[in-house]
Amino acid sequence: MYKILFALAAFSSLFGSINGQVKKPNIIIINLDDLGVGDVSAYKKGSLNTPNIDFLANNGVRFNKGYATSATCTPSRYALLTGLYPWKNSQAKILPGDAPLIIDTSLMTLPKVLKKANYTTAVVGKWHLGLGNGTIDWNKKISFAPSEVGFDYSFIMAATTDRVPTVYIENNKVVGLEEKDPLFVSYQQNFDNEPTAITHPELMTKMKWHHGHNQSVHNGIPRIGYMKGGKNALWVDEDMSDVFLEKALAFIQNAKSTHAENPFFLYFALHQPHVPRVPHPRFVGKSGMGPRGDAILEADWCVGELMAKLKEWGDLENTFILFTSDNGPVLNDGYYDDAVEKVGKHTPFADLRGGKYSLYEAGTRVPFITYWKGVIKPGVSNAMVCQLDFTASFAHLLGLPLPAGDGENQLNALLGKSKKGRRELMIEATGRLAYKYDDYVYIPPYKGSPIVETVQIENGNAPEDQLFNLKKDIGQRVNLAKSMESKLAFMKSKMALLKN
Ligand code: NG6
Ligand code: CA
Repeated sequence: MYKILFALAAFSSLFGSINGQVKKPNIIIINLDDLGVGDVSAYKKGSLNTPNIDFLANNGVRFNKGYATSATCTPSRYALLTGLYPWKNSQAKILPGDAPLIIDTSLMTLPKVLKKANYTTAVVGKWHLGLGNGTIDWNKKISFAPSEVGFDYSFIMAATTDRVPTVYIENNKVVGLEEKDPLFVSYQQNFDNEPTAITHPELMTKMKWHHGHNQSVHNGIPRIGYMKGGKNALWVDEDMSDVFLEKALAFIQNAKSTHAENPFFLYFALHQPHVPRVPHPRFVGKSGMGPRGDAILEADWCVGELMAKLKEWGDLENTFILFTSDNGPVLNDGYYDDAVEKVGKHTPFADLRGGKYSLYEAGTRVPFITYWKGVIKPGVSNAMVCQLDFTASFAHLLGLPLPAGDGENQLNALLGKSKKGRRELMIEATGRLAYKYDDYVYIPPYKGSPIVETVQIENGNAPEDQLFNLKKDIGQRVNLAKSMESKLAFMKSKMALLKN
């Protein structure tokens, strides 16, 4: 009880009060898909220009050591929304588009915590945490959806832009579906006589597959998984950014008008720059780096539009914005889209080793920015922060008891008020784990190729122990496992402790 009172007192002195009532901030988490540290120009590592994301970074806190828990989407997002380590849930692996919901509906999730403080909650964008509790009938109301996880409103894609079904789902229903043309989805087998990228390569008018992605074709782009029917419901990739932005803004307006006394929470999960990269024509050719660069410029524009509206609506001072990415970057992730050929001098990976799918830093060290006008002082932080801690940190902010789980209250670090963040963190990449403590990271030996050949990324596999000092060696070139025996033993025992 004392703790709760104390937190409330801290809270009211931090944000002031209106008519004696503590005003809770709106919260927006903007989570990109596969964006690298070097893709954000505020990090001064690459050569793309992202002025709108830079605005957040330059007027908020830019974290140099901001982490996703995982080097792929599903586990990373699972941790962000639950405050639990994803490797504790065996289902938290890259999911097909028809997988059941992997978040236990009895869990105290991030949106559920916020609902305890009367927030109106929404998710707009990429979900990829499963839907339904068995086989989904896409033509009926879908339960076991964001609504059961704590979201009052949802407008999502089920999985990824490269996975079927390529439809939007709004509040448990596929948008635009017509009764006369039901939608069917399978990841096991094709439907009779339905064309695929293999049988009908001429259908790939916009993009061709490089690896995987050779099943159903929609909008001239081959995808993962088989799909039939639902023609009127199928999305237009080029319009996706505009659609998500419109839905996000409509949610905010609606939340403000119908629940004016309550703050809102928006989990805005943008789809860029994940494959297939298909930005709206007005962004095509703008980056000179092909679709990947253009898609990032589109996402940056989207952030700018959101910020402009928050400003227009007078919400900048009372909105806590967190910007990040679900995992690190990748160039060729399965389509011929010139990402490798046109990257030029741009370095999405910054000075980090690895990339998406990797236990090396570029897998999980992601762009990480917090912004809150009038509350957060502009700066750069070297505190280790992680998306795993959002739930606990918000609970503290709102004077609620910390939910059980793996998250820590790191509110002061997130607000830039403390230089200290986490001391330890377990990271995950395609089922493998590595352990970080202060400036060190320990990667146990793993069997298998040290490189994911298809995407040309070092995954962290090595037959021997790997130990790096990230402060001195951010590129992870000098393996200290042999020269620092006692440190290695310490890291191994700490990792074992956390794991069990
Ligand atoms: C991989 C896909 C990749 C991407 C990834 C998930 C193939 C060959 N590769 O299996 O293109 O979709 O899954 O990305 O299919 S994530 O960001 O959602 O984790
Ligand atoms: Ca991703």
